[in-house]
Amino acid sequence: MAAAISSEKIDLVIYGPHKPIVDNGFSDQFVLHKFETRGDLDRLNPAVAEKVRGIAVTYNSVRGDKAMLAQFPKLEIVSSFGVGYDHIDAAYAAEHNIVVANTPDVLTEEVADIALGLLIATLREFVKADRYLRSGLWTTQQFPLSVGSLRDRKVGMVGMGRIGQAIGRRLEACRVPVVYHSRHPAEGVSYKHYPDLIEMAKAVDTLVLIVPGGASTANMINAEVMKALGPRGVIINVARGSVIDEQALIAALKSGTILSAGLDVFANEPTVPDELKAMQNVVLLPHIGSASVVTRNAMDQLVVDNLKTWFAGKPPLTPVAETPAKGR
Ligand code: A2R
Repeated sequence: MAAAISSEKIDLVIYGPHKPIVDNGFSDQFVLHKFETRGDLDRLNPAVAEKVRGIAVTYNSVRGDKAMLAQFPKLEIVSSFGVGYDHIDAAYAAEHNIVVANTPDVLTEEVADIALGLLIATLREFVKADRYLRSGLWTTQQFPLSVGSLRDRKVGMVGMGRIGQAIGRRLEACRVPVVYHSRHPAEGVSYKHYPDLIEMAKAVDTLVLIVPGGASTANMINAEVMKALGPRGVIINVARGSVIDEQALIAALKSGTILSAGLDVFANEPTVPDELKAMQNVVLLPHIGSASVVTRNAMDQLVVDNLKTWFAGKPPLTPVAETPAKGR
C-alpha cells in the first residue's frame, strides 16, 4: 500500500465524543467527517464513505465492529483511543488489510496508580471513612478498625504486561509479595508465574486484574476462582468489566466467600448493578484508570499522531498485535 505524500486531500472519519486535540489536530490536507454516535454515523453519505481512508475512534463508548468498518471500502487505518481495543474488530481489520492502532504506554503509570490507590482504598475503607466523617459520627465515636490491611497480603496479578509490571513495581515499594498469572511467562519478570489461575488464587489472598477484554478473558474470574481465593479475598479490577462474572462476584461478596472488591470497570458501563451500589464492602469508580487531564491529552495526541504518521508514509507508532503494519 503506497503512502499518500501528495497534495490530494485525505478523508478521515472522527467517530465518538468530541476531543479538541483530535478535532484540531489535523492540517487542511485532511478533510474531517465527525460523527459522535452510531446514530449519527448511520446517516453517513455513501459517497463520503467511498473516500474515507482513516478513522479516529475517540472513546470506547463507540464500536468499530465489522458492520461499521465494512462501510469504508478504502479504509487503511483505525486509530483508537485507549490501550484496550476490544471495541474494535481487529480480526476483521487484519483480514481486510486495515491497520489498527491503540494508545499504550502513555497511560501505563496512571492506570497503575489507580490500581494501587484502589487496592489501599478498598482494604482501609477510605470511602466508608469519608462518609463517616461527613455524617458527623466521628465526633461521637472512633471509626471502626479496618479488617483489611496491605500489611499481611500476597497479591496475584492477572496479567503482567506493561501496566501489570508498573503495578508490580508499586507493590514491591510497599513490600507486598507479588506473583502472576498469564498465558506465557513475561519476559524479564522475576515474580513467580502461575500458568493455572486457580492454583494462583489458592496461593494468594488478593487478585489485581489487568488483562485485555474480549473473548479470551471473558468471565475468567468466576465463582470457582473466588472460592479458591477464600474469605480474606480481595479483588481489584482495572482491566475490563467483562473479565469478571459480575453476578458471581455479587454472590461471593454477599455470602462472605470473599472479603471485598475495588472496581473501576463494569460489565455494562455506565450501568452498575444496584446490588453492588448497596454494598459497604466495595469501592466503585466510574472507569477513571487513565482519566487525568495530562494522560487523556497524551492519549488523544497519540490517536492523532498514529494517523498523521501513517499518512506521511510511515508505520503507525503503536499498531496492535493483530495488525503489525509490516513492510511499510
Ligand atoms: O497471556 P499473555 O502471556 O499474552 O500475557 C498478557 C495477559 N493476557 C492474558 N492472561 C491470561 N489469559 C488471557 N487470555 C490473557 N490475554 C492476555 O495480559 C499480558 O501479561 C497482559 C496484557 O499486557 P499488555 O498487552 O502489555 O497490556 P497493558 O498495556 O498492560 O494493558 C492491559 C489492559 C488493556 O488491554 C485494557 O483492557 C486495560 O489493561 O486497561
